[in-house]
Amino acid sequence: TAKLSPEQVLCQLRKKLDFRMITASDGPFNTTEWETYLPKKNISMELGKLGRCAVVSSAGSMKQSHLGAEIDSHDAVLRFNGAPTKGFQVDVGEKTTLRLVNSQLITVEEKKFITDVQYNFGTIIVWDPSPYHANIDEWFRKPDYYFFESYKHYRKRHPKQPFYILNPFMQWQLWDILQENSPEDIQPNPPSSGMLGIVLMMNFCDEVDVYEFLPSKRQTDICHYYQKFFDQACTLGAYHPLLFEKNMVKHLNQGTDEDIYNYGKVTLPGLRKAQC
Ligand code: NCC
Repeated sequence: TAKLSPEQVLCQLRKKLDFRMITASDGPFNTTEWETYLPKKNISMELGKLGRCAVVSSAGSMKQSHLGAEIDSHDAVLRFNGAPTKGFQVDVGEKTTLRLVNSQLITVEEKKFITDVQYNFGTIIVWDPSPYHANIDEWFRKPDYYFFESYKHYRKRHPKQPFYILNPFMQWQLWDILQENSPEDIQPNPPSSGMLGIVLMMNFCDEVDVYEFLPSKRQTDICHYYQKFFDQACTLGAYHPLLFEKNMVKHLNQGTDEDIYNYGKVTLPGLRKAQC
């Protein structure tokens, strides 16, 4: 199959991805109880139209990058899971506009999630690996992690902080696009938080700079910039189709190879700009 051009892939992302968050009108969430927990404001209204955005991967190669000031110069910054800023400002910055967390983090590490003040900034979005193209009812009955109780606990303690649940369709719509643009069969597991966050920001922003998703000259087997833990799979993937995600992001890059080498930096256009 002929490789689609970057413009064609952007159109696929724009046309095929459902960027909606769960609302109280979505099937099983249609109860008076859920209505009190789910944010009433549409996330696009909450965030407004964003200009230049930064996505900060949690990779070990963020260490010694000195990218903090550049990252903070963006209008909005997205971080993942438990990635801290405190103590790492010089390399990763301190602004957090959005945090994308997986359902495992908020369930297995619930106590930390509820009490650690680092989660109290900006807007949070949680996602859960759903069965392939499951509908909302199927997913609600059989989520990968039963994160709904920790979501409610957090919402009770921080009712004013915007905290959304990503619809379960988007991950598989994105997976389909990854598969269609990959020369081999990819593993039938959902994309990483990193890839989901990148396309979310492409939806909200005019332009997205992604840091250390494509590794720079600082590439390392240290999994995270904030932990002493070595594992090659963190960068290349085992469960998530990370390698294929990274190939697609490379294909869409509008920046230079020097920026990748020096800063692990990739520049992607917002989907609003896509000419379909
Ligand atoms: O490690 P994790 O991801 O939180 O990293 C966030 C995103 O950064 C990109 N990344 C990370 C490390 C690295 N060396 N290179 C990278 O490119 C990836 O895009 C990654 O998605 C996840 O995707 O949600 C993941 O979450 C962790 C873990 O659940 C959370 O950190 C919470 O503790 C998973 N690790 C384990 O389950 C052990 C990881 O597989 C995926």
